[in-house]
Amino acid sequence: MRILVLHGPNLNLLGTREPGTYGAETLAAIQGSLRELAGELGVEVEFFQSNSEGALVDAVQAAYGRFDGIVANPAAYTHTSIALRDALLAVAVPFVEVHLSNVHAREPFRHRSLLADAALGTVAGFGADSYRLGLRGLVAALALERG
Ligand code: CA2
Repeated sequence: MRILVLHGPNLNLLGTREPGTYGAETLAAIQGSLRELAGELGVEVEFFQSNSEGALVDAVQAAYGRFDGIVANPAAYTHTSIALRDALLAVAVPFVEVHLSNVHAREPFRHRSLLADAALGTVAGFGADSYRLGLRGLVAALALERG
């Protein structure tokens, strides 16, 4: 089973700024722990981060036929990107939406996700553990689907 982990804009700054909101772990550290967890779960993971909406859309399109599932933290594009929603619906690769922070406890504009209704599920508010919980949930759901 192959899983793509997508990170949206500014997440390359993790561990360098705003640790109170987004935690102290760097993106590289989060990815390292996801790779370890993937090994335990017996799945392969690949990572992609971009600050560009178009590059994220391209990555979702390229996932068709190559990945069985996507763990996505689309960051601010969660709240704005019809293009990313359209791409995820078009490829129909099952995905889980994850957020480091509890978006529902923050500004009202972060309460709306343009992707959540199309996701298998959402994990928010557990810092880097949101990614790890999201990967576990996705792999369990895909395994169930396969029977
Ligand atoms: O909580 C999350 O994971 C978010 O997806 C993070 C986005 C935000 O726009 C979403 O509403 C919730 C922002 C990512 C910014 O990442 C930074 C990391 C370190 C320092 C500054 C920004």
